[in-house]
This record gives sequence, structure tokens and C-alpha cells, in this order.
Amino acid sequence: GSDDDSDTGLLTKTKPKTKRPPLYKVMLLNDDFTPMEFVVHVLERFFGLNHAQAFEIMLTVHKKGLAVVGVFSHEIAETKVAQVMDFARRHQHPLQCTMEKEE
Ligand code: TYC
Repeated sequence: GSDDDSDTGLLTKTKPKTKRPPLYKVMLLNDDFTPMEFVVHVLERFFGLNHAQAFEIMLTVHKKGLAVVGVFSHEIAETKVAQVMDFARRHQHPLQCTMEKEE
């Protein structure tokens, strides 16, 4: 760290800045058509949740409109979103998955 007394004449320690990469929330959005069992399956398959956890998050999305299903690096988050969107499209469900930078 560096000492800086240019303003006040008091020595103040400044923390060395260690750059952590930003994290991204991956979110599932509710819709009226995707079957509940399909969403539970997606959460088990791509997010490593057990059945009870997957069911709980699915119900949260169903009731609240969306929920965070995991927090990842940018690359992993992008991969998860792409996997979910592709899987939903192949099964002709309108399920939407998005990512957003964490504050
Ligand atoms: N609302 C859907 C239904 O009633 C279920 C659902 C849950 C859809 C979560 C999408 O991300 C979702 N069949």
C-alpha cells in the first residue's frame, strides 16, 4: 500500500487493489406455457440442483415472475444462458434465461 498525506498531513493507508472479475446473476423468467416439469428438469440438468431445490426455484419464478438461479463468471454465465435457451428452443418452449452483472 501507499501512504498519502498530501491533503491532510495525516498518513492514511490505501489498500492495494486486487481486481476480482465481476460476477453475473443468471435468471429464469416466467411464462404461461413452459411446463413446470420442464423448468425443474432444466434446473437439475444445467444448474446441478437437486429435485427439491429445483422445484422450489421453479415455484419462485412461477409466483414472482423471475428468480436468480445462480451466480457465475461471465463465461460460465453465458454458457448456462446459451444451454438453457437452446434446450428450450429444441423442445419448443418459450422459456427465457438471462444474465445480469452483479452489483
Ligand atoms: N408458469 C408456468 C406454468 O404455469 C411454469 C413456469 C415456471 C414457466 C418457471 C417458466 O421460468 C418458468 N406452466
